[in-house]
Amino acid sequence: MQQYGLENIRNLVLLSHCGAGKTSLSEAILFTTKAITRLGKVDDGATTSDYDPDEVKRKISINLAVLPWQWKETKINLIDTPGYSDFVGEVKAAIRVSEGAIIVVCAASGVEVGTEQVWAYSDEAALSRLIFINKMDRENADFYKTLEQVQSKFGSKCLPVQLPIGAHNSFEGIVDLLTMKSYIGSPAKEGEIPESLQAQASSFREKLIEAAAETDDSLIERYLNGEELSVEELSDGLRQAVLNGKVVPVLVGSAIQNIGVISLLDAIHNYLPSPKEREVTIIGDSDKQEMIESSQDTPLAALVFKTTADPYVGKLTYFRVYTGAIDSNSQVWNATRGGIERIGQLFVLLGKTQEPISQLGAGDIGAVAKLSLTNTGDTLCSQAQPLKIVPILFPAPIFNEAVSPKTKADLDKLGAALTRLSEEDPTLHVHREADTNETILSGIGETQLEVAAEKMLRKFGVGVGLETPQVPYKETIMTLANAEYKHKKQTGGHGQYGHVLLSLEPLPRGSDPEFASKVVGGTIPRNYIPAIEKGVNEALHEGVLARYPVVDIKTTVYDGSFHPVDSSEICFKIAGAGAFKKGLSQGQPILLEPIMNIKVTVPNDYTGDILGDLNSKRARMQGMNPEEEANVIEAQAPLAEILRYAIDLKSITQGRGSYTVKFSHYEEVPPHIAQKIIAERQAEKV
Ligand SMILES: Nc1nc2c(ncn2[C@@H]2O[C@H](COP(=O)(O)OP(=O)(O)OP(=O)(O)O)[C@@H](O)[C@H]2O)c(=O)[nH]1
Ligand SMILES: [Mg+2]
Repeated sequence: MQQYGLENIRNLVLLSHCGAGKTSLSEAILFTTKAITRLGKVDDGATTSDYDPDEVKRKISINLAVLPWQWKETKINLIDTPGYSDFVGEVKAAIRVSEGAIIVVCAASGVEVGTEQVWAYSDEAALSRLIFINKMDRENADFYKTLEQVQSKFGSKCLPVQLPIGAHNSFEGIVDLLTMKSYIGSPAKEGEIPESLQAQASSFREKLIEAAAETDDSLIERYLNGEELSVEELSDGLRQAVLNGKVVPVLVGSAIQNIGVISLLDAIHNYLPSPKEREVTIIGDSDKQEMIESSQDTPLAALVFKTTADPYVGKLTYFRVYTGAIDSNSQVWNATRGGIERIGQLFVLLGKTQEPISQLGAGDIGAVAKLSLTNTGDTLCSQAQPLKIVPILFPAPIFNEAVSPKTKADLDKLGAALTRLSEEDPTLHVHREADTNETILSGIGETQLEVAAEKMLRKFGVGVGLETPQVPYKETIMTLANAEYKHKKQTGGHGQYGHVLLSLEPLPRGSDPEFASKVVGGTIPRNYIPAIEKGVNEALHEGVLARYPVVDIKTTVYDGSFHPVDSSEICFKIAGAGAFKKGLSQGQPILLEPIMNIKVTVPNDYTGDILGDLNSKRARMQGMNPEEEANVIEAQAPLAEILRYAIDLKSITQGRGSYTVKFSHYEEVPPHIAQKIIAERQAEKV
């Protein structure tokens, strides 16, 4: 494969609500540009992009896929992304290494939740974009209604550069408003605009010319003087308007019927920015962010945006080069980790196909296998002139499941498999919950974690089950209690003797356990005090109500007695633990539960439903801040009630809500609920 100049590269991300047809469109593009010779279908599990067995099985995209092709003299790295919101991490990574976006909208469903979400992400990343209204062949497809929705949500800057000819099963092709020609069928045949569409085409063209001319004073003057502008002039003007974010061209077609695709390719080529037109943000001196230009003549800087475990080559690292070039069989500096990384054979990818390449230059995207210290988000550069590109910001996990290995062999391999999983998907986090002794896998949603569990079995041979995690309840006492315990055994010969009086005093929530001795006059010899403390500390592991750890108590040993021969450390340890347990029972023991700070962002329409639901979840409102069209609700809720909140929120808001959650403090469980928990724990024991 040849090397490309910066201006002859486009890095583009395909974005949409799930199922709008991104993968089908990418397949049609690859077929049209002859990158592939067979046009595969998502429904047959035969596309270049969705090759992963999880994707084939579910008929949805799960991983981003880099799909390079060439159009005219330009190389285009198209990145297909999943639309399902659980896989937002892939979307964020793909957006980060792209200069432009194609937002696909289904002509029958119109603007959906996911469309608005990816639009917001594109705004955040300031991506230049095109809109492709897809599925014109479908029943209920309505171009003009969809266009209206697009313009009302995203602004009148979304201007059609094409109009559809026909709809549903009589959808035939498109009218190009620049050339004022029609393109019918697949492969497209150029012709005149049908009579019936001429007036409409002229009126839409007017708006387009105005917007294109406005980017250039001389153009606008000529336009106002009634001069005819050439197609090239219009196209150049439009390009400027797209780069400035003043116009978002709207295209139309059918991915399945491969209609409108050639015009889309021209639009990508003509209007979307090259790497030359976008700067990259680096972390400069004293951690200040700075912008640098993409350039081929400066030393290497490349950003790693994805890591996968490939069944054939092992760990595969995807990167985007911003400056300089990277060579096969070389050494680079990983500025993020501060170490040398050996680069083996470089590849360019086309779905699962890997084509070896000797060098990749600035602006381009490629992959390399078996890197040892590099992770997603790292910068690879030259050791002589190191720099760090700002890493990709992934959303924090909000949904947890406890992972339980199916067999002993699975247990042994679990840790390594989980580490590799979270390497592959930076929105997956793993931690051990000491209180409940569970391994917790956290992510964005239920489907993502199910896919992760399947992947563990398929890729790493580890069978696991997923369950809702246990709540780490704790126990404490409400009142001061004194307790006495005598451990005494006289079974002939050497006996056992330890005798302890303790006072247990409740401490404020979140205190560290305290232990003190007020023994005077040697009623217990000093060397036995640490043994008593040990006994108390062990007894702290299991409370008397439901065997949960005990917290927020100060224990003071104030009296006792000993036997000169029979007493030993172990006897005092047993006596300490015994007295502590008795003290717990006498101090009005209660159950404590974790209370979380939860911050829910929902569109105004859903505020009432969300408040009602939170109320039923024993939440306490802390505040509500209206943002543009949304409300940010802050509340405190017991963890036990919001373990599956990601699922509830999705169903209440049809996916329009988002939330963050953070531990706040422990609080007493209301008595009627505590009774149930205690009864369940007791039943568990038998
Ligand atoms: N009628 C019709 N169906 C289409 C068209 N494009 C895609 N589809 C169908 O829509 C469904 C979803 O298509 P995909 O290409 O997987 O959509 P996607 O946007 O990649 O979906 P995710 O990656 O899961 O978000 C499949 O059943 C496709 O066959 C189209 O132009 N016309
Ligand atoms: Mg897809």
